[in-house]
Amino acid sequence: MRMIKMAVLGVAIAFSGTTLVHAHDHAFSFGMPSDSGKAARIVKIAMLDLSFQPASVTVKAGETVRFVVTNTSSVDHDFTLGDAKVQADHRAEMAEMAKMGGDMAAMHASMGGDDPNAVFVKAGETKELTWTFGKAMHLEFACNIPGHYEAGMRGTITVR
Ligand SMILES: [Cu+2]
Repeated sequence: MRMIKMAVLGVAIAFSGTTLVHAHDHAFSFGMPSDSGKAARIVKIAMLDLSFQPASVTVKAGETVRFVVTNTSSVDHDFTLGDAKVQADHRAEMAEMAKMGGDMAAMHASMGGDDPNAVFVKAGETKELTWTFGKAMHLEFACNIPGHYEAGMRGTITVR
């Protein structure tokens, strides 16, 4: 048991370096994180086995939206806001984590938690993400746990 804990800790330390760089590097082309109190609108999203409900959301440019994301399935999921490149990058990060083995939720937590544009939602839990959108564009929300996006666990956000 002790050995396993040490191994997980090792992974956490290995990742913390990249996470710090990553965190400081964040400037989003599609808006910014905001406080829930500034949101005039709540959008509820349910995470099902390998999909989101609803799978499309329309927002106004400049609008602040409080996403309340409930995982009603029996496995953990991720909710990441972003354009196609952000999603692909996050998918690559998660694939790296998965390759190192271990419990993804624990590793995620040990990495310092979520990116500002993402929440990791364990089975049965609810998390929130408040975001102020920028100019009109097409975005995605996606679960980037290996295999989930590919299986259709993604949605579209139209900023108009
Ligand atoms: Cu998922």
